[in-house]
Amino acid sequence: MKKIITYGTFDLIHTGHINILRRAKEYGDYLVVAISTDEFNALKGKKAYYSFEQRKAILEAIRYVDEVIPEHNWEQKVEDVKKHAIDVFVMGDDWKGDFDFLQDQCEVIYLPRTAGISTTQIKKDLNRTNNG
Ligand code: C2G
Repeated sequence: MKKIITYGTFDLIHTGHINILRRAKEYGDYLVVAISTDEFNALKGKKAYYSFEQRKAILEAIRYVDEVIPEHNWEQKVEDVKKHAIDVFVMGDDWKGDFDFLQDQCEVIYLPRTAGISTTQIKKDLNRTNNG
C-alpha cells in the first residue's frame, strides 16, 4: 500500500484544499493529512476560524482522506514519515524546497497551488460584505 502525507491548517475548506487533497491521493492508495493544532497555528501566526476538532471532522469526511493526525510543530515530519511508513510527501508549491530534507526518506512532491482562492481571501471578502 502506497502511503502519502500532506500538512496544513485546512481552515474554511475550499476548492484549493480539495484540489491538492485529490491530486495528492493520486500518488498512492492511502492519504494521511496532518492538520495544525490550534496551538501550532498560533505559532504559525494563524488563527483558524474552525477549531482543530471541527477541521479534523471536516477533513475526515472528504473522500480522498484516509486518516487525519495532529501537527503539533515544524519538527515532527521526519518522525511522521517513519511512524506512518510514508512513501510520498506532497505540499503546495508555495512551500517549494522547504521540505527537501525529507527526500532521503520519501518522495517529495510540490503541486501548483489553485489560483485565486485562499482562506485569507475568503475572510477578507466576508468582512467586506458584512461591513457594507
Ligand atoms: N493550497 C493550495 N491552493 C490554495 C490554497 C492552499 O494548493 N489556493 C494548499 C497549500 O499549498 C497547502 C495546503 O493547501 O499545501 C494547505 O494549505 P493551508 O491550510 O494554508 O496550510 P499552510 O498554512 O500552508 O500550512 O507544516 C506545513 C504547514 O502546516 C502548512
